[in-house]
Amino acid sequence: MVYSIKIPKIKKTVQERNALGLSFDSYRGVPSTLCGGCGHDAISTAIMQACFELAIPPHELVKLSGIGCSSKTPAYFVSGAHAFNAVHGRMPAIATGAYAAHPGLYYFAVSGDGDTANIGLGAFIHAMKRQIRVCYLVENNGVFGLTKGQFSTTSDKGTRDKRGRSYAVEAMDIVALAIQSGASYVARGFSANKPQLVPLLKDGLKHKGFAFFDVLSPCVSFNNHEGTTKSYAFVRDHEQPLDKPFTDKWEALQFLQEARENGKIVTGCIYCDRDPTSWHEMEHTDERPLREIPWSELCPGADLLTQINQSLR
Ligand SMILES: Cc1ncc(C[n+]2csc(CCOP(=O)(O)OP(=O)(O)O)c2C)c(N)n1
Ligand code: SF4
Ligand SMILES: [Mg+2]
Repeated sequence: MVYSIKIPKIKKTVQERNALGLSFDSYRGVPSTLCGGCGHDAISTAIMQACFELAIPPHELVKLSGIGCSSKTPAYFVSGAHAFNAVHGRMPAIATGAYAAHPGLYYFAVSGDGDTANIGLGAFIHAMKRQIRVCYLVENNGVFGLTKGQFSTTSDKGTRDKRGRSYAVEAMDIVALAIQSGASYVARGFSANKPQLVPLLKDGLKHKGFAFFDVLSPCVSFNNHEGTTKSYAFVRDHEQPLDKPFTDKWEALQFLQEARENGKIVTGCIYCDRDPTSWHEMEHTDERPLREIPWSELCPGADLLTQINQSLR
């Protein structure tokens, strides 16, 4: 008896290519080890999409992060990029140093609400104040996810943890803080709203100064229950999208305050100054990458050093 086996047809899908001829796969990282459904994974996908659509050469991208579930995520996008995983809360200092040494690259920093607004608050504010050119994204879930769900400073007063305990302190609004501290592009997003998030990230990646993103990113293991203001359901029910950013800081802050009083969470680009003065302009520093400045220019030589030292005596 002769059996005939029907060979299934293999459908070849042609992958879309960007202006560099790269497919989306070129912007992937290693597989995620986060909990299934964690908001952070959706943000990684949005970052890959934004980099793919902008045709950013992977080797011109620098990924930076601190410590936390959120700070693990740079491993999950654009494997071909440079990366630095700093100690808890100190990533803004590393970002500042990297930008000072090479202003011509794309810098994408990912942090958590704990990493940025608890332990790293001081370093974060100074990086904004200096107007370094970086896309700085906080994956905001209102808890320390990695250490099993303690409240962070972005948790709202009265919000409840899984055991029903209430947070007694007023929340820190990191969007208002960023506007006050000098960030020139300030946006809030929601991990479950990719159609809004991808264009915002593309805009931020093209921005010439500090672009800050507060992205609400529910922690399904420790902060997605009834009674918390950082769950998928709560954010979905209270989101108020804004279609045009403010160009006046104080109007933006007033709008945020009013929205907060009305129980609304404003998303979209909230404040934007399209022409900020970068740190290199402020300090009149050499914009050439440090590695391209010849030694003869970097070292003034023994005679000039002696003269300088004598002038200081
Ligand atoms: C100096 C120091 N203090 C405390 C810790 C413990 N720790 C690790 S991650 C973390 C908080 C992370 O929270 P967040 O930045 O919000 O990230 P998430 O895990 O929620 O994404 C803490 C307190 C640490 N690693 N180092
Ligand atoms: S513990 Fe929370 S923040 Fe961490 S991976 Fe799981 S869901 Fe995400
Ligand atoms: Mg967190």
